[in-house]
Amino acid sequence: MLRADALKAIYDRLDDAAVVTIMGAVAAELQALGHRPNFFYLQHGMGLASSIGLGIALSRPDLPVVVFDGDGSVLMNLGGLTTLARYRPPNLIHVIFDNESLLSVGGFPTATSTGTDLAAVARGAGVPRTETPATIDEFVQAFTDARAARELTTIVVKVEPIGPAKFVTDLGLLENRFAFARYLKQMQGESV
Ligand SMILES: Cc1ncc(C[n+]2csc(CCOP(=O)(O)OP(=O)(O)O)c2C)c(N)n1
Repeated sequence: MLRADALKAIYDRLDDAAVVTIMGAVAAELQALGHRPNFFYLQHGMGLASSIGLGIALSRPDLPVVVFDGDGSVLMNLGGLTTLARYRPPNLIHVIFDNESLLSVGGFPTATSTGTDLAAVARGAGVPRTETPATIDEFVQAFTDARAARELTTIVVKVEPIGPAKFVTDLGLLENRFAFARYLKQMQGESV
């Protein structure tokens, strides 16, 4: 499965959610489908996308939150899973695209290439729902089910270690940061 295809398959279901991605390939792939004000691409803070998502989900229980993570990033902050599970926000879906590598910095293999099972790790951490879809259709179904379940869900999807040719974007980090904050405030009806 290509992550770009998986993203494309659920892109239309991201309208009403705050979406947080890690940096690099996944951010570029989502942006290539069309940037929206409700998308935030976390630059540099590897391993912390789920922590940002957790903060948004806890402070905005009315708002669905979707995090697009990577295996390397999750492995760098395994404690993030235990904290997610501890607070268990029902409005958060944590998608981990597992390409068994640090694709965005050259493709070095990660521990999932030698047997670490991130869905099992999430379960062990206490995440109440985990899914491991193997096809695009199963992924769409798992995502749809997770939206309906209203229970913290981690979806681990094995994908090919293939990304876009380049990660260059014309959306500046600070511009995205302020626009996303404005989106969150507008969604709450606050003045900006
Ligand atoms: C703390 C920290 N260390 C290293 C980096 C450099 N870095 C950026 S993306 C990346 C790889 C991310 O791997 P993964 O989460 O598996 O996503 P993929 O690139 O495979 O989509 C690395 C090492 C960083 N941004 N932050």
